[in-house]
Amino acid sequence: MAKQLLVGFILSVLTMCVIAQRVNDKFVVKTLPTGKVIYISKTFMSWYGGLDYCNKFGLSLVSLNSQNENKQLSNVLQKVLPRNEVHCWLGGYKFQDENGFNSLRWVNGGRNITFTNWAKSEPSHGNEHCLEMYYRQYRGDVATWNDRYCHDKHPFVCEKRSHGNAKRC
Ligand SMILES: [Ca+2]
Repeated sequence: MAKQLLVGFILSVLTMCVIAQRVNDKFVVKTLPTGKVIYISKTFMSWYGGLDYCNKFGLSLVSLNSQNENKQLSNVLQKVLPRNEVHCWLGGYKFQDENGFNSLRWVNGGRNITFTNWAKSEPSHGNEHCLEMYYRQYRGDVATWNDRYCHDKHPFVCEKRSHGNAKRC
């Protein structure tokens, strides 16, 4: 019995090591000064592709809690992502309710987005439903946001999935 437990323990440790190694192969992992751990993709994908990719590793597209965290993320992305790129997907999207009303939400946990940092003339709406950040200077500013066609391929950032408490009826 003790031997089986030991073997089970060793196998679970090895599995965790393999998953951690795979994450390190696929992402650059950094911690923001706020304490949020971020996983920066080493590949370019659509917003939906990025969400699926995050999910494969038990992650979701990144949400931000404040303007300060928004700036911290852009500072890190400038050091990690290509110099000739300015676009990076965040986990924000336009949610349309049954009355056709759009609200902006974080996909991780479904919370409404409580602050914004739109670039000049944004959001431009139309068919642009997904949120990106200009992480380098673009149109005169840095760390500003744009709503964008979700199928365009860009780098993206993941974070750990939030686990909301299930409510009982
Ligand atoms: Ca736009």
